[in-house]
Amino acid sequence: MAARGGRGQLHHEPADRARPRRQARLLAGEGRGRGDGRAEHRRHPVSGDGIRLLTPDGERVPHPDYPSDAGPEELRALYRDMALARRVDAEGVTLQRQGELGLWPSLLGQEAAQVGSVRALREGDRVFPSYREHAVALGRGVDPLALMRLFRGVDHGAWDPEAHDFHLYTLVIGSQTLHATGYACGMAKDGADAAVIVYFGDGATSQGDVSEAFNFAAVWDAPVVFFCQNNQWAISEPNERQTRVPLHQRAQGFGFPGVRVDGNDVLAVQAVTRAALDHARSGRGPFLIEAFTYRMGAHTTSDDPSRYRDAAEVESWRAKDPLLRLERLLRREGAADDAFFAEVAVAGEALAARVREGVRAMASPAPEEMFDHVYAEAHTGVDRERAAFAAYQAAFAEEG
Ligand SMILES: Cc1ncc(C[n+]2csc(CCOP(=O)(O)OP(=O)(O)O)c2C)c(N)n1
Repeated sequence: MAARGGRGQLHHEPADRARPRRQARLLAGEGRGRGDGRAEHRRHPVSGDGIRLLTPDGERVPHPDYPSDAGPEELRALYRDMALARRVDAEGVTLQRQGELGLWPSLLGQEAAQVGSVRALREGDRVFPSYREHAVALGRGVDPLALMRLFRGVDHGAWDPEAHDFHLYTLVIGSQTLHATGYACGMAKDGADAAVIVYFGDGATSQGDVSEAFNFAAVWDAPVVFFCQNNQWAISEPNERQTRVPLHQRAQGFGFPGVRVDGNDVLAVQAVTRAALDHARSGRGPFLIEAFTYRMGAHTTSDDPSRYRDAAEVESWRAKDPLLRLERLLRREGAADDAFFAEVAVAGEALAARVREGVRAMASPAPEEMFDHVYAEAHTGVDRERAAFAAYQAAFAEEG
C-alpha cells in the first residue's frame, strides 16, 4: 500500500509497529504477572493433587464422600491392567521407532487415571475417547492389535464401537465432547439406565467445542461424565497458558459439579468416577472430573519434550508413579508377593510379543480401499473419487 505521508501518519506508524513486538513478548511469557494488576488471577487459587485415597508411599487414606472397598483381588486386577497397558504402550513406542507404526501417543504416567475410570463403568455405559486412551480401550476389550492397526495406518477405525461400547479415537481436539453429549441426551430419551464418559485433555478445554458441550449437557441434564486427564501439557503449552482457574472449577460456571482427583491414584479415580457415573445415571446431569496427572513421555513419537520442559519436573512426577504406588499398597497389605509381580511381568512380555509379531504380519491394504468405508451405503461423490483414483493409477501402468 502506498504511503500517504503527513504528520499524523508518521506519528501512528511506530505505535502500529510496536504492537506485534508486544504481542510476541506476551506469547513468550514476558511481562506476565508483573504489575499489570492481574497477576493474582494467573495463580490457581486451589492447588494440590485433589481427592486422594492412596499416598505415594502406598498408604490408604479414607474419604467420607468417595470410599473404596477394593480388596486384595481387585487391587491385583487393577495392578495387572495398569502393568499390561504400560507394556503395550512401551511396545507402541518401540514399534514406531523401528518404523513399523506411523505414530504413537504414549500413555506413560496416565495408567491410573485410565484404568481407575474404565473399571468404574458398568456394562452399557458408553465411552468416547480421545487418542491416548489405550488402557481404556483394553479395559473395554479392544484388542491391542486394533490400536496398532490404527497407528500403522492400515485401518481407518480398527474396532467396532458397538461391540465394545467404545467409540473410535478422535484426533480433532475436544470434538468428542459434543458427540458424547448428544449421545447421552439420546440415551436419556430412550430411558436407558446408563451413562456416557468422555475423555479429553487439559488442552482441549481451550476449544469452544468443550464449552459448548458443557453448556448443552448442563441445560439438558445429559447423563455424561466429562473426564479430563490434566497431564499438565498440551504438546508444548503448559497449564498456565491454557487456563486462569483450576479446570474442575469450570463446571461450576456451567451449573454442574466438578472435582479434582489425584490422577495417579487408581483407587481415588475409581471411587470418584463411580460416584460421578451414579450421579449422571440418576438423572442429576453431568459431572466433571479433573484427573490431575502427568504425561511422562513425549506428546507423540514426533515430539521432543526436552525442548520445552525441565528434567526436574519429570523427576518430581516419577516419584508419584501410579504403578509403584499400587505395588507398595499390595506389598504393605500382603495382597501380592514377588511371584505375583514376576507373573505379571511375564504376561506383559507375552502380550508384547503377540503385538510385535501381529504388527509385523499386518498386510498393507490396497490403496483403493480407502474409499470403502466412507459411508455405510453407496455414494455417488465417493464413487467418482474412486474412479478418478483408478484412472490416475492406471496412467502409471500405461507409462510402464
Ligand atoms: C481442533 C484441533 N486443533 C489442534 C490440533 C493439534 N493438536 C494435536 S494434540 C494437541 C494438544 C492436545 O493437548 P491436550 O488436550 O492436553 O491432550 P494431550 O495430548 O495432552 O493428551 C493439539 C493442539 C488438533 N488435533 N485438533
